[in-house]
Amino acid sequence: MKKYYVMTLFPDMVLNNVRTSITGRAIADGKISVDAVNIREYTEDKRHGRVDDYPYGGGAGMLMQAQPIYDCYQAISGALGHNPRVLYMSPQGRTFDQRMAEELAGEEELVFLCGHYEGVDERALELIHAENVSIGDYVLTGGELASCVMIDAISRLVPGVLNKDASYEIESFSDGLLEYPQYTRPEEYMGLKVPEILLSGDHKKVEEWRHSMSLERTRSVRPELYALYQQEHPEEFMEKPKRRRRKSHTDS
Ligand code: 6GU
Repeated sequence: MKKYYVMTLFPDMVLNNVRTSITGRAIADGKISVDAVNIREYTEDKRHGRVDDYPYGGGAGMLMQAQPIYDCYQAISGALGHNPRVLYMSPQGRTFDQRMAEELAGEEELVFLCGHYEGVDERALELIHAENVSIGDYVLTGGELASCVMIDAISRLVPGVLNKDASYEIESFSDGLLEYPQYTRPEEYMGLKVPEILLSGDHKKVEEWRHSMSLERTRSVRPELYALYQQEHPEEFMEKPKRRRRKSHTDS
């Protein structure tokens, strides 16, 4: 069982998400567990439950204080008996991708720290050895949705979370190309027909068609991924040698 701990001020935001659909089933099946730990429960300010304050040096907004975050992490690592890897959800982080998902799928436990307001006191990150991770180049109001995105992407790589058929899909994006278009019944909808080749029953032709569609989509939408793919599969892009006409004795 893979264990996730999400340190957050909004546990419901995480739990309502992960308890739905595939990750919800994975939790019910005991393949993964998600503990949303409320950072507010660890504040030493018992009177007001305060967890944030103004930034030294001035500036807009509030920061989450170091103490509740540090103590919350200590409670998690104390219960586990060791210090699990902790990821701080932040647009300042390294960008999360499929390769990182594969790497993180190998960890027994993962802790996510979700910031809110304008961020967290840097000393909290230093003390718990947090790695900064971003899910893309845009700014969210807090790290909760980002942690749900990562839990989803990582969990589908955990054995038994997807059914066998779907795990084939993992191979297909990890070859570095975008998916080919797909069709189901009916054969014609609003005058639009399913491509003939998919009805042909010729598996080799179907695979060739899908691969060429994947290549074309990747080239037009994600040129940087296409360039990488070309680098890694040079043989596929080599010019086929032209067949020379044999010199015959009738040529002069
Ligand atoms: Cl991981 N967190 C937050 N708060 N905003 C983000 C993000 C993460 N990734 C992109 N924007």
